[in-house]
Amino acid sequence: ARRTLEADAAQRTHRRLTTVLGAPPARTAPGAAEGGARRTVFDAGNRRELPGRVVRREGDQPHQDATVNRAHNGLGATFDLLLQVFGRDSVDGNGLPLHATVHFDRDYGNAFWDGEQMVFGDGDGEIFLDFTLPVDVIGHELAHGLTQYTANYTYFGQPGALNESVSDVIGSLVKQYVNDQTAGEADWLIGAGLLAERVTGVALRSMKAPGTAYDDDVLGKDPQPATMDDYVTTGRDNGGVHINSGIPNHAFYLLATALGGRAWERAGQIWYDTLTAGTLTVTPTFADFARATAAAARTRFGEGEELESLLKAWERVGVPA
Ligand code: ASN
Ligand code: ZN
Repeated sequence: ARRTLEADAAQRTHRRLTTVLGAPPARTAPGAAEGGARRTVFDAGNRRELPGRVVRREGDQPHQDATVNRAHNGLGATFDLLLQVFGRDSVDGNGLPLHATVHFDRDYGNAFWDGEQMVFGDGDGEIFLDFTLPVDVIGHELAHGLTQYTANYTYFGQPGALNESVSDVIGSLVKQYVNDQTAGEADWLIGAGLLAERVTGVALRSMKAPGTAYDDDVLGKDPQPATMDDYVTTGRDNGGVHINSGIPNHAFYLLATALGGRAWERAGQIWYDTLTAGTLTVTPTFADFARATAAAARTRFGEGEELESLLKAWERVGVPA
């Protein structure tokens, strides 16, 4: 298994280099498409109709609107991570064209995947700024598409928190990948730079220290737990999907930083393998997911430091693996 992995890694490096040098993208897997990303950005013109007017297609020159270009580039960064690191051709594994609408609604303080495309609000400038600003938020939303096409965890309770957590993990990996950061160099924040100046906080969430991203009159305090001791039982937020995601988020952070190096190469690969293994139902508990990550680690890396660090990470957040 080891040798195969090294060969995989060498191939990935080769793909990165050829991409940098402008050669056509290498074939990544039998059946993988030759082409790159097929992105379209739409402008909703501050109305709520989707998708809105086409403003930038693949191959077009940059637009005069920076929001359009950030959406385009964020789609590209996520597409690149999936293809170059995981050998996956777009979110569906079959070259799905990527669509994003910007300037959705007026002062809209969110971004989402609607089952077919990504949608970004401008924020109101008081609490939130433009949701295309953090590349990890773009990666997060697109990862909801990836999850929909793969594990499809039901968006409620623990499966929902796993769905959210996978989006944070992929979003964070996209940011680390475009910045070429190691796990030790990464900030592990989701949505840094999104909060307006008057909000007391650094980001939407912290995978390194869940519960510490903000503490503010308007937003309240970051409600995320880092371990099962602080697990939140609530009916709000689809049973706390954006709250308890702090627990698997923190497990990923602990694994990635224990292993060191680039988080997408080992920790990220284990999470991706788990997401795409097809061995879980659509309603896994945290413990089901943790056991599946252990199986994925064993399959890809054998009984080594990856598995050992992984079991330690889950233990530290109080989830049995
Ligand atoms: N931005 C949020 C998310 O992607 C939207 C939602 O609540 N689904 O999680
Ligand atoms: Zn989400």
